[in-house]
This record gives sequence, structure tokens and C-alpha cells, in this order.
Amino acid sequence: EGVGPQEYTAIKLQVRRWSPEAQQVIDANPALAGKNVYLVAATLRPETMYGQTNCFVGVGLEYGLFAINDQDVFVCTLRAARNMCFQGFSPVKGEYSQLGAIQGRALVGTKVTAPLSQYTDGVYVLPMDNVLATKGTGVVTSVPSDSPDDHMALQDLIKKPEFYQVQPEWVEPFEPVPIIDTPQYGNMTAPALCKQLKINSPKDRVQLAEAKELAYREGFYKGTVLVGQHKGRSVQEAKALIRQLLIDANNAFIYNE
Ligand code: A2H
Repeated sequence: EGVGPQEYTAIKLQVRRWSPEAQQVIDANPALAGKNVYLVAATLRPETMYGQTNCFVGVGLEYGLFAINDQDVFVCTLRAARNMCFQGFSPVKGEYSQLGAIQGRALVGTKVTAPLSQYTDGVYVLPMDNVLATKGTGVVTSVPSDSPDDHMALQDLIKKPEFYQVQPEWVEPFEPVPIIDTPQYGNMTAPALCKQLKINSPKDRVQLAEAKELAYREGFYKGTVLVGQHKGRSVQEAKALIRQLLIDANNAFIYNE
């Protein structure tokens, strides 16, 4: 990690309804009036976007609101906005345009549209402890069927909603969706692996690293897509096709760092 360039797919999750705390920040800032605002999540697995159930932010992180053009505003870390402004995502190349800032904590409870997700009425922004400020955009879209980190973070939120200051109805109704079938772990790769490796908490970092590696390999080399217009294709084939479908719909773009 952190060595050499990394190519991500950046997914645009449009804000449908701010949390009350975020709404106050937005209302106080005239530069944001009438804009389309997106939380931008960096992923290595665009083919899993059918299984999005929520979006994660770090509650201790600060997020910027960056103008991309006259209409669109991205929510991400300053670090990501600096990178993006050299990749065509700012009004002036090489310069970012920051309109405001908002704390991760305030974003929790915001409802966003997750492209391709089966939850078409939107999904919620939730807290995750392991979101790094030094990677991607600081926003992680969550696919608990196929990501052990996402699955364990959600299990912890279900166990301790008060501790995390989340409403159970932001979490519980959004069950993992079967989207990829694998010979070894079936259609719920991440939950199956976490169970097999006896992972009990998002703090079991060593076992989670192993689960991630196994899930990634099994999914990529042996997985079959179960949903969408590339249903029946191998993940190896479908990955680039699904990414292109997201890009063509203007729901995603390539982001390098
Ligand atoms: B992946 P790499 Cl289904 N902090 O997307 C922590 N994790 C982050 C992050 C950050 N700032 N930014 C991105 N990520 C996550 C999907 C997925 C991902 C699946 C399975 C595995 C998986 C849905 N979440 O990642 O260190 C994002 O989660 C396993 C590594 O740059 C992103 O892809 O390799 C991945 O980590 C990027 O991690």
C-alpha cells in the first residue's frame, strides 16, 4: 500500500437529504445554494456497486466541499481534491476551488443515491473507524456482501447503535445483497469468510487483512456476476464493463493517486 500509483473508480453518490447537522452547514453557505452535491467514494471493485447498502465516512475527518464546475460540488478530503484538480475535476486545471468544509460526524445520517444499488430510494452515510484520510477520497462506499471490512463495520453498528450515534433504521433494513457467486463462499463471500475466520470485530485487523485478500482473489478469479446487464459473466470480464457503464452514465470517473 502507498507504493506506486493506484487507479480507483470514483463513484458519485448524490445527496438526496442532508442530516439536520449537515443541513445547517449547507444553509449557512450561499455558495452551495442550488448545487448538485455528491459524496465521492473511491473503490477498487466497481463490479460490486450493485450491492451498495450504505456509505462510510470517518467521524474524525474533515471533508471539503469542492466546486467541480458551475453545477457540481464534490465532498471529499482536501488531499483528494488536490489530486483531482490535476485530473480534470476543478474549474481551473491545477487549482481546487473549495466552497466550504464539513466534519465527518455531521455527514452521518445523510441520505445519498448509490448508483446501481438495489436500494433505489437511497442509502445512509454511516461512521466507520477505519477510514484513512491518506487513501482515496476519505469516503468509502459499502458492499457488505463482498467486503469483509464493510460487513464487520456494519455488524458493529447493529450491535452498538447508541455508541456510534446511528439510528437502527439507517442500518438494519439495508441487508447485504447477493451480487457475486463464488465456488468457495457462495453469494455472501464476506460474511462467509468472516465467519470461517472467526472474526468478531472490526478491530481484528490481522484476520480482516487475510479475509480481504481471500475475498478479493476468490471474487476476482472465480466469481460470477448475479445481477444487472452483465449477469452471468465472470467478474474478470464484467469488471471493466460495469465500470464503463457507470462512467457512461456520468455516475463515476477514473481517479488516480
Ligand atoms: B473497496 P487500497 Cl466489495 N480508508 O470498495 C479505508 N478504506 C478505503 C478508503 C479509505 N480512505 N478508501 C477506499 N477504501 C476501501 C469496495 C470493496 C473494496 C469491496 C471489497 C474489497 C475492497 C466496497 N467497499 O477493498 O488500500 C475501498 O473498498 C479491499 C482492499 O487502495 C477500496 O475498494 O487497496 C479499497 O479500500 C482501496 O484499498
